[in-house]
Amino acid sequence: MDDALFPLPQDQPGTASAGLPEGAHHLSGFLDLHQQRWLVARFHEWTDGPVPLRAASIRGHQMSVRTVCLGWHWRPYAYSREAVDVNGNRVLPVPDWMVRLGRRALAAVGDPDAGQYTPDTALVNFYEDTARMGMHQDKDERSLAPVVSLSIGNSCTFRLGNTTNRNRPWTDLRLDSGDLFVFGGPARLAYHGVTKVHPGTAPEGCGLATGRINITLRVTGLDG
Ligand SMILES: O=C(O)CCC(=O)C(=O)O
Repeated sequence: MDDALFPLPQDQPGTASAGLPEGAHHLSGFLDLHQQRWLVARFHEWTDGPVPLRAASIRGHQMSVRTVCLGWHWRPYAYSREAVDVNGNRVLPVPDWMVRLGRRALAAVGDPDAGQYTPDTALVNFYEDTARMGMHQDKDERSLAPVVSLSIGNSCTFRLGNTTNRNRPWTDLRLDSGDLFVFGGPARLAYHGVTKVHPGTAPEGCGLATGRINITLRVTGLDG
């Protein structure tokens, strides 16, 4: 099932947005509804797994987004195999199909190193319709391999900023269900955030009636 759903790249699905900084790519319609539904079913398995969804706290402030991780557990500023800030359990592994999906995503945006991409963690975020994510850089990884980000469910306004600080200049774009976003090259450490989830915008058949799922694949650069 997963082999057929996420084969190695041949065709290049999706429509690219123009005008983004070098290394940033937005491809709308990367995942079809069948793939989205299938991923939503996996999401429910992960959240029923050894480590539940949890809202991390950053400097005493609880995030409105809840996250479940695969491969490595992320907490602010650190990764560990066990979810030390939740229940101490080891997180589920990154499945092979997810590595293939990451390669397929990078191939779709023309990354010449797509075939070597081996994400060892996935941060799977769930946004209630009122949740937001503040401007931040993804810099707890030791590797600068691209971050692959997939959206399912309600659309959001995604803010892509600069690499210097969390202020302007930034670009606001809408990420819809099935869209792919990639932060690579000079955009790998761009500040970014989610300013709004748009209730009632999930397409019929994506598998999620309310809220938004975002899956980010990353290479931690950590051993073992
Ligand atoms: O939800 C998104 O599209 C962005 C998620 C994000 O910024 C993160 O996980 O670091």
